[in-house]
Amino acid sequence: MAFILKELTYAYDALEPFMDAKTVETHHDKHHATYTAKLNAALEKYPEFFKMDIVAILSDLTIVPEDVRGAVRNHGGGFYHHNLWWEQLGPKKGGTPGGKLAEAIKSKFGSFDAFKKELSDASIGVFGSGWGWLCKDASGGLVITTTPNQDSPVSKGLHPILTIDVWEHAYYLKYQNRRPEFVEDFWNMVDWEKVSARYK
Ligand code: MN3
Repeated sequence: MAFILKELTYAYDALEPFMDAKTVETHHDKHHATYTAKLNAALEKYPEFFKMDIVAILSDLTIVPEDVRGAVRNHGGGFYHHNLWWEQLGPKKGGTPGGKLAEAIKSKFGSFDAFKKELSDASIGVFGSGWGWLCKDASGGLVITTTPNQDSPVSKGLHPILTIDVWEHAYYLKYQNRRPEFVEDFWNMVDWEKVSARYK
């Protein structure tokens, strides 16, 4: 049973005006689909991995045979990170989180705005392609980090809560080189109920 590309739960144009329909379509149907196909191709010789959760694989890449480890790191990361990416977004979302996540953010960063600025700045500052992350560490505390390419925070023992894709394919059609503008608009699409569920 190969890894499966999940369908979007909203229309291509549902995230307008913050993310244009063409970007959503290309990003999901081409980029995410290709990561998924290449992950499956890499593991064809080792079908026992199809029985595993992608998080379990990424959390210890040394269990992956060396000849496909690089491919699994890249395409497995791409597969998993985009699952998180699409799931945490939605039309008419944004605003701020509530409940336990809101408390944890306030206690760690001082305020939601301070947290938002720190994650935005970290994401904008990624050199080249990569991701900005809010994660939970092994002791349950919140931490902001970034990863290059499709490297996963899961491989560093972190549990992803919220992520910002700052690969150019995530924004270039609409924003061209204006990554900071895309990151600012990103916050209008965050589905905090989904993000809070990850925190729990
Ligand atoms: Mn992407």
